[in-house]
Amino acid sequence: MSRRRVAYYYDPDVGGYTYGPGHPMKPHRVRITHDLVGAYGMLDKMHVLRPQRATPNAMSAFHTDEYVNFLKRVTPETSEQLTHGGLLFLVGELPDNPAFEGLFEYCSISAGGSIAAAQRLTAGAADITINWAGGLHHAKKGEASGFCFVNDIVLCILELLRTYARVLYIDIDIHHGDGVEEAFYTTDRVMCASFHKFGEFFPGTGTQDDCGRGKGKGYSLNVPLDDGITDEAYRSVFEPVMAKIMDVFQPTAIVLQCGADSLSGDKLGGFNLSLAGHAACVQFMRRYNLPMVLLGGGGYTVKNVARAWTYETACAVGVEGEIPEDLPWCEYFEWFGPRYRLEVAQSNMEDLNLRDGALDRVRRRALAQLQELAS
Ligand code: TV1
Ligand code: CA
Ligand code: ZN
Repeated sequence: MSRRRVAYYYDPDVGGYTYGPGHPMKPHRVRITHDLVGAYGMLDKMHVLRPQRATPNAMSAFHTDEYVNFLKRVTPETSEQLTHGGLLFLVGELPDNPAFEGLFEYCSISAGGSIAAAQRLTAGAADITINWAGGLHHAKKGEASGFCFVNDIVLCILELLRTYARVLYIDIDIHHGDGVEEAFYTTDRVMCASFHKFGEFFPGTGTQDDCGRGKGKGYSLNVPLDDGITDEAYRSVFEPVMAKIMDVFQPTAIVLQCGADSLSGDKLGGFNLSLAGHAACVQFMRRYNLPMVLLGGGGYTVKNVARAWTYETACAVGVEGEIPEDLPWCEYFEWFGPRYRLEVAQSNMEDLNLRDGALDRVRRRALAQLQELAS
């Protein structure tokens, strides 16, 4: 568990934004994570930085000017007019992407952190950079989708591509990373690998037939999964697939979206990963010792999101073996009852991936797709 130079981006304002009452996405979870990271004494082991907010111009590296202007101007009061009753830009179910108070600032904090995280790596000033307020993988060039307005991940990768020849994007959020995949669907400089629940589940894309187009053919890799996947089953796909990607694609930088809705007990998810199983993905990729950005994403059982991203911060620094499982006292301590432990346990739900060899088929097909790139 060798140490790495870690830069951790956090804006103390991020926890103050709210998508509205009853909305599952709670920016406050990033503040609770930060509180716990601090209580564990980890802030002294990293460069803790407050990112500059992304400007409209920076967002335009991916998004259209008219969409960015719209995000800048929209308010809870004008959203009906500006969206023509919800038909323009904020397409899909309006409640997924409400025009909440401070929306543009929130987007500029999230995106600013991911851009800064990329720049810190390209400057050679860190080995691993972290932005738990990022990871908003559904946002499209000209529209919001699935709680995501600005695609900080695409902006991060575009920044990395100025320096690095090949970037590997990995998405362990339970939802398909459709916005990132779409942005890089036709290039061979970005390999996008998403593990997600597929079948009557948002956003409905991400089959194994979708593998890229033109020059990008073979450079999008989808791993569609079913409810109940356990640590062991997930690892049995993640590790061989990632090892093969490292071999055939040879990335020079990695972006890992650590969406925590793939954890057992998530309010919107349906997987059965423990904290250890989720973090094993971070630990596995870290061993390759390449410049790496860790981003947040989904995660709707707030106390478990904080546990996961705290533990994964420890993995980045390389101190996960040294931190006690009994939680230290912190401002949000009561959120972590009744056990007050740094733990998310698996449940006894059935793993539907093990029915009639589904998982073996998915793994075999993914490896076959990657083998194509080798020959
Ligand atoms: C307001 C209030 C909005 C309560 C949305 C769950 C709500 C959801 C809400 C919800 C909810 C979704 C769809 C249906 C598309 C719609 C950050 C056909 C209890 C990265 C985004 C999921 C996941 C969107 C984001 C999804 C991420 N699920 N209660 N909305 N229409 N939207 O299914 O990947 O984690 O659920
Ligand atoms: Ca995913
Ligand atoms: Zn998600």
